[in-house]
Amino acid sequence: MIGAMAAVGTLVVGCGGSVNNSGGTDAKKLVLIPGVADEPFYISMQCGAQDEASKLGYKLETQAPTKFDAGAQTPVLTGVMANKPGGILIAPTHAQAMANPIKQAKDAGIKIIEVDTALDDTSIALSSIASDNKKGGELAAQTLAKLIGDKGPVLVINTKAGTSTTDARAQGFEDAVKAYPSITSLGVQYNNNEAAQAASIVTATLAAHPDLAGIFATNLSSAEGAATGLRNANKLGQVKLVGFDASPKQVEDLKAGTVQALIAQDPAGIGAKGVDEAAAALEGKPVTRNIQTDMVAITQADMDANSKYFYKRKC
Ligand code: T6T
Repeated sequence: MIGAMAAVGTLVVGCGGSVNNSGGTDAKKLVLIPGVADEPFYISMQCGAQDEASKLGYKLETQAPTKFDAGAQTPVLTGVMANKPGGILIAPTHAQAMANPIKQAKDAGIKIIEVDTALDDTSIALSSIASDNKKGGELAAQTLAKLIGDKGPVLVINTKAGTSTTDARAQGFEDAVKAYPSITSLGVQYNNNEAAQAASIVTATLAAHPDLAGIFATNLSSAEGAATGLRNANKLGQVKLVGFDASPKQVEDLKAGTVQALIAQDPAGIGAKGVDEAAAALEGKPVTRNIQTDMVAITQADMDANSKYFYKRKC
């Protein structure tokens, strides 16, 4: 409706009292499209984005796919485009497959900001806000190496190939682990962002490598599932586990000693900064192309001091 009115170039008052610009977009409306619905990392991102949007006088809506998959995210994006928001904050679920759909939104005059994940094509988004994921993978390798006394076989459980963030974490880990001559990498296995698949990977790996010393799980689903796999195999504490993210379940696992370290990100900060950059772009102010947000390794010993990094299930 707003788009149809604006197509004739009329200045109209859109929902929430905002004014459509000549490009036909609602310059006061932003939409956040996370990687998947109902997941603590993205819920925390949404909370940060919402707070910042209200502070700056923008209306923010969230539309999320039910699956972490480009095939599921594309129709969500297409639906959002039809309403012509001024800006879209998106976490692309695939670094290549999401390029065309996102470019179409850009070509429709919508300001594109990448939050967390990014496209390989850096010409589409105006700004990308994320953790330094490669460094996060290196940090995971150093943390795991210490936990296993610098020796033994280690496994990486990654989510989905083509996810910019987790691919960078796995790469950072594999590169850093080469500095430890007595650590052998068993390579990377993918759990498709399904915790149950991560648990099965652990079961199968332990059957083939009973001497498995450590696991790096590159995100929430892989870390939650790996913890379940170790619990099922009665290997808790014997096989050391370092996982990215800090969902409520991961924090429980850390407290229980199922997981030895978590690399927590700042999803709320990513969301808030995403809104800042979208607002800057819409207001004709300078936009920063790449912004890095905080990341911290948390162990049982310092978990209370770092509780501000724990992710939320609701705002
Ligand atoms: O680890 C986060 C996010 O950074 C990554 O891009 C995808 O997985 C998460 O959302 C956690 O599930």
